[in-house]
Amino acid sequence: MIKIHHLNNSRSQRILWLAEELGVAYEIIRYQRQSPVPLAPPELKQVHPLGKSPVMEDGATRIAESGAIVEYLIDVYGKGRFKPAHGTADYWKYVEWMHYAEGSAMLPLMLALYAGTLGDGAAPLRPRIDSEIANHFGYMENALKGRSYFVGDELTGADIQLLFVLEAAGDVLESYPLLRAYRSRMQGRPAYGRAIAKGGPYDLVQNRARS
Ligand SMILES: N[C@@H](CCC(=O)N[C@@H](CS)C(=O)NCC(=O)O)C(=O)O
Repeated sequence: MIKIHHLNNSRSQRILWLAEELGVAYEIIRYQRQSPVPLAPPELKQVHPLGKSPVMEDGATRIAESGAIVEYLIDVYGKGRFKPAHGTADYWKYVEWMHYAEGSAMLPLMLALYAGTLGDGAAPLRPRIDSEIANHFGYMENALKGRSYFVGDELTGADIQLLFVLEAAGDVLESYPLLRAYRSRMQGRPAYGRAIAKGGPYDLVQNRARS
């Protein structure tokens, strides 16, 4: 059975969601964020040198980095689902969105998070951070015009990767109605609900109420 090293309120929630969509059996190994600074506990360093979540184990295979875990689970357990066929135009769109989520979209959100701890000292950074948030969220909003999913007509790994970005964005979505509706639709999927029930409290799901 695969093992998912799951930190509360973290990106590992997306891996639980994917496992539920795939219908694959999994064991959750739980970790609690520390207090008052909500970093991962030191035990996660014994699982992977970076000490971050998610990490997935399947037999002798151990993978960190959620995009890589999503790729692995879809390749090994997807039976052709959740990913466009290789070589199609949608396949390359899929690859682009898969990398975009963590490679580009999360960066301005993380900068905003860190800048938020600096108070007035962060003022010189704010215009650039805000304009990059508008740049990226405007881009994602446009991409959803006339579509139910980021790629093709069915859920793919790209949606699994991107939903966490939209959850982490919180109130930023107030200005983006298509992204808000999409976030609600994804959070309304039965598999998503099962993953929340098994994963334990997930504060980012509160954004569902704001759709
Ligand atoms: N790009 C990585 C990011 C991993 C990451 O930063 N995970 C966060 C949780 S959302 C974490 O473990 N943070 C705790 C810490 O840094 O101490 C991925 O997608 O897996």
